[in-house]
Amino acid sequence: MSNLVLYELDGCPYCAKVTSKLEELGLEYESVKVPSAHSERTEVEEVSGQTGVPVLVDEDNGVEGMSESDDIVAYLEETYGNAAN
Ligand SMILES: N[C@@H](CCC(=O)N[C@@H](CS)C(=O)NCC(=O)O)C(=O)O
Repeated sequence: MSNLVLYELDGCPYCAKVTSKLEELGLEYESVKVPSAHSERTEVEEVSGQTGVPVLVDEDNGVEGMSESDDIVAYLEETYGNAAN
């Protein structure tokens, strides 16, 4: 069981890369859709210090706002993939 939150935006290819990995690993997550206007992305800025998406929060593992899609995919694989079992 995981407690994942993903800040994302419809049509964002970097977000799609992360959601594909989440689905591949069978992980449930809460999706928070950010506004398209950067000036309105206050919540994601609070958790990650920047306004880009995707951003992953995994409080159970102390991840408070990971912001690079390649890093997120690698993190998910390392933490929840076969190698972690
Ligand atoms: N290098 C980033 C790029 C992410 C990115 O460009 N995301 C777009 C949406 S598809 C965005 O939020 N851009 C605004 C920004 O980076 O501030 C990653 O791979 O996560």
